[in-house]
Amino acid sequence: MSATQEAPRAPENSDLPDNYAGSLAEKIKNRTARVAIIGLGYVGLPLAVEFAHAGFDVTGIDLDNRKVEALSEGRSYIKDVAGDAVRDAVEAGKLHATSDFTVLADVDTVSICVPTPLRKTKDPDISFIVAATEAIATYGRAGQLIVLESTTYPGTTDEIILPRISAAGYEVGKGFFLAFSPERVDPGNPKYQTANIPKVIGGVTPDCGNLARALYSTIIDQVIPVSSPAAAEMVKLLENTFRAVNIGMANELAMMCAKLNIDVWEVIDAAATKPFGFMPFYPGPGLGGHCIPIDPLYLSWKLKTLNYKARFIEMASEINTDMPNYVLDLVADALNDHAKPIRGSKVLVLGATYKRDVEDVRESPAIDIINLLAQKGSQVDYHDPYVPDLQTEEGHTRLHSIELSAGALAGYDAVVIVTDHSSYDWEWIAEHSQLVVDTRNATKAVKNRANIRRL
Ligand code: SAJ
Repeated sequence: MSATQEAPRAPENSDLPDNYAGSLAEKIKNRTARVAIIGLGYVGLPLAVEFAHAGFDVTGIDLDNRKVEALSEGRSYIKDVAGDAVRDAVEAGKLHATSDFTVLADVDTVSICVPTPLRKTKDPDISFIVAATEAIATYGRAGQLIVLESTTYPGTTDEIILPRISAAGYEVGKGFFLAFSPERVDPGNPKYQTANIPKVIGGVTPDCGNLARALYSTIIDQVIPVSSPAAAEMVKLLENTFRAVNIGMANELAMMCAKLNIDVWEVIDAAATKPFGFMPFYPGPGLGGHCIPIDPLYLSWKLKTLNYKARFIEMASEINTDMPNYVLDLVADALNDHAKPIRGSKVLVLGATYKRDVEDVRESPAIDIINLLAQKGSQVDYHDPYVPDLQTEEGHTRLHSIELSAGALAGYDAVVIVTDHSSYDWEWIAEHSQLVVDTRNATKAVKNRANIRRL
């Protein structure tokens, strides 16, 4: 906003016609409500396209001009969002993209889908939520419905968004409507997309919840009301903490089985035959991705401010974070059994992404494992069909994915399977490798496993 340009005056609530919630509900029902999405990433873009296809006039706002440009040209940059779905919405005049927040003055609903990373100190970074909220408080207007979707600690909606919008002169439930609804986008999931993933919604007031549910019900089959934004924030954190803690338990189970000389993979597969009361989780090289390693720490951080130690979360995080070191020890032992020190050994890491068949390397344990091996003096290379080159440490040289061949494999003292992409031929890899350290049980079907060491 230029120095001369005054922020628009926040109209008094009295500016609103009576029962404004009803008229907004009517505009949602007849699809004349103008929808805004702040943040056009893997959560915001699918949402924007779905609302546009449902008939709304949608404005996507993102600070990344490349995204804005791509959308304005009718191109998708998210694998799960088809290019023609974007093109059709743009050509129908239903989807507009901009980096100019002043458009918030002309919309009826705003969904906030911005990142919620961790700071270097492992504390929550809600600066993107605050920036989006400030923009709404500055450029928005009375009567808008605001829905926060970004995963965050319980209390964010009530403690961070509510006071900032109220301070702009609006009364919640009358001058504006506010709810939290966790995103549940599962990138690459062929079965679950926006429409068939139930959406939990918690409003600050009943009208807030009703309006948010009315809006999302236009694009999602099942909308699940809960009593408050904090409950909805907690639902999401339970979902992902459940995974992090159970993965941590699977990782500790692997360590215990190794001590007992028991095959952990056999044990888990057999336990998974229990038709009720059990859900298998598997050990691995560590916890990657931008959700599971991070979301639980938002919860434990919040509880710390209330002088409560979230023990399961902290213990699971400790175990999961330590897995790359455990893998390093496994590699060192395996090389040692071949009378080879790590120092000077040539090691190939197979798979750099955080889980199979994705392109994402965020928080990938492969990066930790590569760094640890290099720090111990081994000559480390990697291969990943989805990752042509990899930044392993801040500002350090980039590694490049090697050409995978029988000869290349044979040239490594050890091959470490970190990400079990479906495209790998495990039989062929085991056949041409001197030694394989398998952290994913990827080689379970390989017949001759003499040269294979598993987690
Ligand atoms: N992992 C294990 N053992 C397991 C499962 C996962 O080591 O048994 C590792 C993975 O390799 C990865 C990390 O944990 O490094 C996270 O894996 P994930 O399967 O939880 O996948 P994410 O991070 O893509 O989680 C997303 C989440 N989706 C949303 O937050 C909307 C999560 O809630 C989903 O349950 C998950 O996808 C999913 O099931 O695909």
